Amino acid sequence: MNAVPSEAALRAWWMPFTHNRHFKAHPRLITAAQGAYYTLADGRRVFDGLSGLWCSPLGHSPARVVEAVQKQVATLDFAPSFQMGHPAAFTLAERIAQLAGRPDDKVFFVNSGSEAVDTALKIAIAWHRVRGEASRTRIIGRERGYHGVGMGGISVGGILANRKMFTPLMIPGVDHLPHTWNPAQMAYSRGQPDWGLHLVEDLERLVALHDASTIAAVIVEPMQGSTGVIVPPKGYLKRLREICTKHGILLIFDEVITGFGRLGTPFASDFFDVRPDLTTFAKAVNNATVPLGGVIASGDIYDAFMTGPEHLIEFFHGYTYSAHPLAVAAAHATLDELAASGLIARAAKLAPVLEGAIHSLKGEPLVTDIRNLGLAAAIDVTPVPGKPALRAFQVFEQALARGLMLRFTGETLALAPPFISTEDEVRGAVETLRTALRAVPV
Ligand code: PXG
Repeated sequence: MNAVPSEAALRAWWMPFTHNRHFKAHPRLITAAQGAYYTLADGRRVFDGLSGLWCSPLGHSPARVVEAVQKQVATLDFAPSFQMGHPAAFTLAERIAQLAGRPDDKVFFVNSGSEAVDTALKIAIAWHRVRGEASRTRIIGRERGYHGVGMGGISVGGILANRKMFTPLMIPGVDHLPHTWNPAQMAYSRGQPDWGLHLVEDLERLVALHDASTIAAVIVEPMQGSTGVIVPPKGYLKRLREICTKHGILLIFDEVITGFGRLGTPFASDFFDVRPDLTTFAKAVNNATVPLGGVIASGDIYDAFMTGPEHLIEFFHGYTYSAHPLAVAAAHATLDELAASGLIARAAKLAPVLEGAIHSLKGEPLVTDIRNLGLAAAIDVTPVPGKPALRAFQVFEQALARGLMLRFTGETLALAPPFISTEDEVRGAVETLRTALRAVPV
């Protein structure tokens, strides 16, 4: 099974978010993973500098999770969640609401971040409707936001390439806040930039333009992950909360990347001390062992739906695999392990180590900006003239050749090591990145 696939096999998989032709000419194959390391098809071990795709903070195949999933598949491999339920799904919902510090909140399970986002948008629009404010249909997203690839997610997202091919599929009535990254004002900021709080006032402009009575929700990533660790200016999210509350607009935090410890707190809402109405999560909830995502909704939102005849469905939404028993078992074991090994606190302790290390790259060849928050960091590199997005890929290749896997996208390289990493591994990853930067032919 682990032999290099034939050319025909390589051609057969239309790979996601991948330059397929180049990849298939130069395949990069992973055959195993353990702890913070992948094994490649040529036998080399590489450090997993992005915790999978931001999703495996415990490292790979942690014993507790492996055991829980093995046991689960032999006991209850699948159970329908429509009009039936399995006990562990309820206790997981209870645990997640408690971890979020909102024990009265409710959790709706889905299978991915994209589904979580589309579900949250549906809840927001439906909630206004069931309360008699059906005119509130607009959603406000943010430039450079990434909210997955569903029709809702690409509409509220702010990434050109994810939108331009799909114009007719955009949900109507969406508008966007400006993004907050301005290198002239904030390059090389450590943590939250001092500049940029005023940008949030754009929401007042959008309210003046569209009227609050047409706006259902604002959705933002508390820290924009995919587009390169764009950290909110000081005070921004608190002010966003105030403006939303003032106008009766729901605030949705997309915590698909930040949820379950990436900032050194259970959720980004804890880090920023801002309480959203809806929170999306996925990825780290079960260390990505089995696809799982969800939406945490405030008790008030849930209660508003609980009207009408009791034998009728209140919210027409759900997936065959919502609360899949294997995914749920993996999540319980992940939460057990996060707690037992104090891994969120460990992420918090590693954060300043990463910050110190990554900012030491200032002045290295090609580097134009460095950003960080929690156990996440990104650098920007000078583009190859006329060839956008090539430079970061060159750095990625040099790093991979030296035993470090990181993430490249546009002109950005991101680092988000597993919480189980040692301080030396975090510093070592940055040193590998330094040698990779120096090795790129300019
Ligand atoms: N919201 C946010 C904030 C995300 O980061 C999604 C939704 C969609 O999740 P799914 O599970 O549908 O992929 C994401 C996903 C990267 C990278 O390298 C980021 C994501 C996925 C893959 C790569 O930055 N984020």
